Amino acid sequence: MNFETISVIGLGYIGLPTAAMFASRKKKVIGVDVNQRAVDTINRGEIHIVEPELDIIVRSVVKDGYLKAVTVPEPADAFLIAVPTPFKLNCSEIPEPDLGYIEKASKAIAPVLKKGDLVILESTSPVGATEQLAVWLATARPDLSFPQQIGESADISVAHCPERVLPGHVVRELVQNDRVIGGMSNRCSDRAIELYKTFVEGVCVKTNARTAEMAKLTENSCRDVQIAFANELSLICDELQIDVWELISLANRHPRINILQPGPGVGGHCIAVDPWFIVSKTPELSKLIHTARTVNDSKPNWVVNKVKDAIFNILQKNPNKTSKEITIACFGLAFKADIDDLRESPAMSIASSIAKLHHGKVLAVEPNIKVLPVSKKLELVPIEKGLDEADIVVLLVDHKEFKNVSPRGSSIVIDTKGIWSK
Ligand code: SAJ
Repeated sequence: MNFETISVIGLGYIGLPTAAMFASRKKKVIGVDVNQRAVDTINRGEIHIVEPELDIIVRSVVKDGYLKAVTVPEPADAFLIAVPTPFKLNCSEIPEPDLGYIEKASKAIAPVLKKGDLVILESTSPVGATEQLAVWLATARPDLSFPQQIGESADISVAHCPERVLPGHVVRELVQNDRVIGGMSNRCSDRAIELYKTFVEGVCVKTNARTAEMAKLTENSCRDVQIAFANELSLICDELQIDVWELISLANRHPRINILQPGPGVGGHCIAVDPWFIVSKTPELSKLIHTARTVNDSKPNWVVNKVKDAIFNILQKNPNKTSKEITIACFGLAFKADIDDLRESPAMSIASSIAKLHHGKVLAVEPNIKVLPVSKKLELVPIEKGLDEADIVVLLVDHKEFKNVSPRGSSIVIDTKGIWSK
């Protein structure tokens, strides 16, 4: 069956580029989002997120009539759900996944589903979420049959196909990356593969829904565990007065060793979240994954304590000075290098904590933004001013702009990314 009309539910960092990709292959695409401003922006041919090259594609597909955005779902042949799956903090120390957005999306598309439609869950999800989605759809539409009821011959096909693209490289990775496609039946997988083949040049690998869910969680948990190893090394090396960056580069000369880089903590919307989806499901069996999360989550606090020690040292050496006279500059606020995204950023949380605890000036140097989003007790300044005025320089993100400058000899340097260490 041909997919003439494709609907993408959730027009964020994954949904909008995916919708634009289908539309660029001359498919009629209906994007759905609850955010009226995002819908209006897209219908003007503009974008509400930062992603290189995406603006050009969206402008062209909207102008040519292949992509439109709406707030209420309309009939289509395939529905891709790309809504957030955050976690909710409850009384236990293990955060639980929140499937509320998926449930809302399933209830929104149910009324327009028709026999022969394909529904794909793209959102990163805990194991079992695709089956749960199919249950929500079946409950809302008892007149249609679903794979969990009659398998291959169901009216509606349901599959999980997790997104795996790297922010900042989404347009290229959407086309080139391999896709893991897990249908609730063999036919569901085959139909989903047929759909993605519209624009995917990578291999579409077939599996079942649960394995596809776990594959995505495994990828991000693997990275989290590896970063935790690097972060733990950084604490050990600090205690033993060893340069962790030199140590890692030496160890990485071994042909089978590839240690990642320590930093101020792990940020973003995926790697710091997805491991919890495994831990909350199988807490007794996920001890390593749980510990890695704890190690990475505790790193920002360790950095803040380093800053407190530096303030203490300056005051001890200069008894006539007060903490009000000490200026601290935080270099980098984004959640990783060379992007402008401050959400879920350990750098931002460290800078805010310093601003809260310190009585003197706290400067922020972030070349990728023009204004600070919220009024924190932080002053956004250019690189040179940060270097010139700071008694304590805290390097939090390895932006390319910081690699060609060096801190003044008179300041104390806390370099969490190792670009100035030597
Ligand atoms: N980080 C380190 N040390 C490193 C590498 C990264 O501290 O050696 C930190 C970064 O500074 C950042 C965090 O980890 O704070 C995450 O950055 P990232 O570049 O590792 O990953 P994300 O969150 O931008 O994107 C990840 C990708 N997953 C993997 O590489 C396994 C991407 O492919 C996924 O599609 C994305 O998560 C997602 O949406 O799940």
